[in-house]
Amino acid sequence: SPDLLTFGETMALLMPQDFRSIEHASSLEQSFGGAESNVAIGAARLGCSVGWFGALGDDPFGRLILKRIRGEGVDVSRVKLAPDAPTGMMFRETVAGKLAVHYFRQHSAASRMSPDDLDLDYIRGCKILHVTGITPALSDSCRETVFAAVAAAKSAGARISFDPNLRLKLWTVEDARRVVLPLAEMADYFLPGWDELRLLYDTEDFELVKDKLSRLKAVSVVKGVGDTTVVLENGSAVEIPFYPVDQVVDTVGAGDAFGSGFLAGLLKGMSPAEAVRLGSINGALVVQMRGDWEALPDWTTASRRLSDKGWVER
Ligand code: KDG
Repeated sequence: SPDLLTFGETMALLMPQDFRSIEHASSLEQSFGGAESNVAIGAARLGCSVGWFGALGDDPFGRLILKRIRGEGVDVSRVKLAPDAPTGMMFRETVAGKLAVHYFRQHSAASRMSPDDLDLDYIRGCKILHVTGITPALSDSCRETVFAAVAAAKSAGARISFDPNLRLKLWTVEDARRVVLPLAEMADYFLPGWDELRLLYDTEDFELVKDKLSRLKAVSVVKGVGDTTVVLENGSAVEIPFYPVDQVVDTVGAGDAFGSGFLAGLLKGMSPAEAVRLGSINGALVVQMRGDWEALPDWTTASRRLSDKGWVER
């Protein structure tokens, strides 16, 4: 099995090429995105052994996505192309300076994933299983699939990485809490954003949240506490500044880029704090280009930036 495994829904992505709204654009650019496949692509570009799986429709979008992810060097041998359900789709546009996302993913092939689809031996063989809070929000069977995969990986001694990736278009905060908090308890690495923690714990008080996180067994990596990431490990908190960005173009995918760098760093033997630096470089590069994953760096680029430590001391 690959060292890093992840799974979830990847959707076709259509968006106007300029910053016009969909209603006024004459053509739409085609790409694809999914939180977990974004992580897989990022870690593969950094040279890690990575697998991604999920259900796609046996349609042009599903086939395109499968080929492109395979082309990134990610193992897609467990991907299923469903004959009777479509690939999910999402549209993005900027309206009045604000990003809007429209999902067409109900009854998609991925929403039908169930524990029976899992290759448990494949999952037991990985070093880190990365899951997100998007998959359990898709359907009851998807939620069961996440818990079954986590249980299999844990039973074999693999580590669990978990990004809550709250999507309030998919479920309410109350429903999310009931699933996300138990998953955080099972994780070895918990990768929330501060904006998500505020909603999950219903507070603006970071000290209070820190206290709650310190009771988890996970190393918690909280993104976006001001312009920093805070690593909470064994009762200590380390703040690491964001890698500097010249111009933010598109923030979607930043968290996934961060996660891919962080997990790749861990697999390369870095400490969590050092791995956060790699995550932060990945995040900074992705927000400066449109698309979720296109701007993810290869290892040569990322490691050059990593060894230039000037930004850490700024
Ligand atoms: O993190 C980026 C993802 O949000 C995007 O690619 C789409 O996976 C996606 C989702 O479910 O929102």
